[in-house]
Amino acid sequence: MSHRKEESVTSSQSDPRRSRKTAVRVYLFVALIALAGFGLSVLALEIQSAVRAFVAGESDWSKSQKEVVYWLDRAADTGDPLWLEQARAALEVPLADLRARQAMERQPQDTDAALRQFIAAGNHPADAARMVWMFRYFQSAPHIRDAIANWRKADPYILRLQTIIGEMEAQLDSPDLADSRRQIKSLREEVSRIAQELRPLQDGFTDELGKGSRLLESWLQVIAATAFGALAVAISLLFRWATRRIAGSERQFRDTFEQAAMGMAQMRPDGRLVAANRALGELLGYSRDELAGRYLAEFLHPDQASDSLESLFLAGETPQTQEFKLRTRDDTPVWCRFSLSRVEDTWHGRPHMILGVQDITEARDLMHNLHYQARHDALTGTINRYEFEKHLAAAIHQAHTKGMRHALCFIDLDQFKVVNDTAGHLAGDEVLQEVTRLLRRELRQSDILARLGGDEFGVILLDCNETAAVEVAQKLREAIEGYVFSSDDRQLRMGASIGCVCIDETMRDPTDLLRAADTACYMAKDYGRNRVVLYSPDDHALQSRRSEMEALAQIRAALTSNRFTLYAQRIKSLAGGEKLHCEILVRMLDLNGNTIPPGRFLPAAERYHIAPDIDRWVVGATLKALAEHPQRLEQLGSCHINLSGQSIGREDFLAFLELALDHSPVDPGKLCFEITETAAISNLADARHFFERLRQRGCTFALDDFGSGLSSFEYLTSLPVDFVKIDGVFVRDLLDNEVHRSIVKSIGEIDSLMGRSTVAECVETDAIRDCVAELGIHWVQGYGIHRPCPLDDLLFGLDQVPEQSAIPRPDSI
Ligand SMILES: Nc1nc2c(ncn2[C@@H]2O[C@H](COP(=O)(O)OP(=O)(O)OP(=O)(O)O)[C@@H](O)[C@H]2O)c(=O)[nH]1
Ligand SMILES: [Mg+2]
Repeated sequence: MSHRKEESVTSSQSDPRRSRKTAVRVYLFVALIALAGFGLSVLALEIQSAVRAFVAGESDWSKSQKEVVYWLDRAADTGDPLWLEQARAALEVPLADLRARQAMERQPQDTDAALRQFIAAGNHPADAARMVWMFRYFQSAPHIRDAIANWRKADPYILRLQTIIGEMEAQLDSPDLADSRRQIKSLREEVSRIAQELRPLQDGFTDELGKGSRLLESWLQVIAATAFGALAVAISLLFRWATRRIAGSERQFRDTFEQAAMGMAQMRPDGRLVAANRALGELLGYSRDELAGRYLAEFLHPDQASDSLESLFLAGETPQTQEFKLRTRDDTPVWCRFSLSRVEDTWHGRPHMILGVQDITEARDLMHNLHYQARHDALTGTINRYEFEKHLAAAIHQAHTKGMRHALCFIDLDQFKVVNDTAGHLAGDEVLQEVTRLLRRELRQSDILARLGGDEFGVILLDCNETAAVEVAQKLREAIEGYVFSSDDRQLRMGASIGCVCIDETMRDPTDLLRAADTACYMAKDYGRNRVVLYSPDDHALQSRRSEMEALAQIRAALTSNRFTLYAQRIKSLAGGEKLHCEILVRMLDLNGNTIPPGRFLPAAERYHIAPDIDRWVVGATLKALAEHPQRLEQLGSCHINLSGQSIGREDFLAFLELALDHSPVDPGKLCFEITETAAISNLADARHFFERLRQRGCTFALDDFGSGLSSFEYLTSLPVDFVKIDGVFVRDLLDNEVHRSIVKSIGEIDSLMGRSTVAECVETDAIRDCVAELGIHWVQGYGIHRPCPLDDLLFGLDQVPEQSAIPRPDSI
């Protein structure tokens, strides 16, 4: 392997864009000066051509003028006027030149006329154009000005020659031969004199024209020499500037390269390092000299295939970034991010690679840790719910695509709160860790265990049918049951309730599956804890638990989006009276606005402890509706509001009620809170406290569904209520059931002794109503009296119109 070192960090690293810009500027400047030089040369040529044209023109002028003299002489000698026509034709040339000059001297200049006259004077059209151009721009130039002055001085002579031709023509026609001969002689003498006097003017014209053109040329030479001198100076300045700039860029790059905190190397396209900076040397544990000449692939960790570098080397214009594991001199693995860019050597056009090497070992470790934490439970080290759901999804997919059978176990420790409460949270943590170990011990390597949260665990038993799943779940349960946790002198036995579900093609998604397993686990708790229940979709108990859970989700959504509404049912006094008495009934609305009867959601609300939330809504909405009908408030005798047993036991609910009463215009004396007998008896102390607090504000209370709890009449006397509502079970069949008749009668008698009012519920026919009246009960409620209607209708009095009489109605409210 050649370790030959090459010239490192060359001009190829100067910014190619800047260098290109500089070069473009230099080329532009040179082109400009060259253009100026070319322009000056063309100008000089034009001047020379124009001078040549004038000299030729002057020659024609002079020849023609001499011809005029000659033809006048011939005419005088021969007396033949034909020669005068020749003289006249010859004179046309100086005359046309004269007219051309006069056109140029006019203000404004008439260049077209001048051009025409110069052509008429026998000049070539191209020469005529140059003469016009020269006259136009150089008529005031030294010497040219003097040449023109000479030309101007010749004008009277030329014009005189024109008149002489006319005079001579007249003399030739004269009958007086002697006098005409004398006159012609004198004219010949004048023509000769004119010819002599024109000669110095012609010479002066030519002479001055020559001088002028030479002067102009020397000016042009000076200008050209100055321009080329300036060009030379500018080029040398530009060259110096450009080289300095390039050197500056090189120095800047070299400094950056040397001092960069990041590892950098200059590399040939085949992967051989030409130069490396100090940071790269330190990263890999080699000196910079040792690195130069070696191939990058030599530093790859053995885990990495050397051909993995190839795609990196295909770097085009855009830099390539890839991560590689390298090994240092002492074989330590380091993860590095390579950034490779291809650069062209500005002057030599050779391709180079610049490699940036960044140590990302720490960042990768951190990422790895974060990734691990995001997928694992910190306390037990098992995977977490998020990761578990991914495994569940995969298991469902296998069940759908390959027909495989897996099973899910949902484990919830029994009475785990007791561990926390008696031995503390840390002890609780220890138990969770130990339970994890126990579960792991019982499971196969392929099974997937996760802590799903709190004291809940999930296990996916891969490739396992129902029977095997229940057996494994029993083993897991026994393992936990066998675990005794000792803390101080206490010993706590553990237990677990486990719900098992078969993962087959009927399961749609992990949520479905977990819900089913949770349901089965809940049933295991319900059946007495520390047992295993296999989920079966046909099991009635499991189904009702499931529909309760669905109802729970619906209730939560309805609470959030305010999807409840109030109905009311009148309670009538058989003794008469104008006042309005009614019981408020809550209904839930589904997403389509259909009403859902309370029987379909209140049990779930009770079971999942969200009944107080519904009670709050009912109290708030009732007070608001009553406040909106102040005229009806006066007629209102009592408005009964049902409360769940859970609400009356909560201090925060009581505080809410008191605050609501404080802020409402409704007289608390018109509000009667109804609590079922069962709820009141199972929370006797809470119920008493509740009644006492609200009685101070004037509220009244009713014991609802009395008789259904089969509690003794003892309670009837001990609870401070104002109304007792006899459960409908005793009322519906009053006419045929003598026992029920005597129960109703006894309740009525006790109440009247204690000064309470008794209400018979579920009075569905006129006959029952009459029977109830006979038994001494004066308050009635039921479909036979009034059918529940929206509270607003009742408050507006709209319910009066279709006044319901005894229409039997079998379904309860
Ligand atoms: N020590 C500890 N306790 C936790 C942790 N997470 C939740 N818990 C507690 O675990 C208990 C779980 O209670 P539940 O399963 O609802 O009740 P339980 O007492 O086990 O009763 P059942 O399950 O109904 O038999 C709660 O008291 C939580 O405070 C934790 O990380 N460490
Ligand atoms: Mg538990």
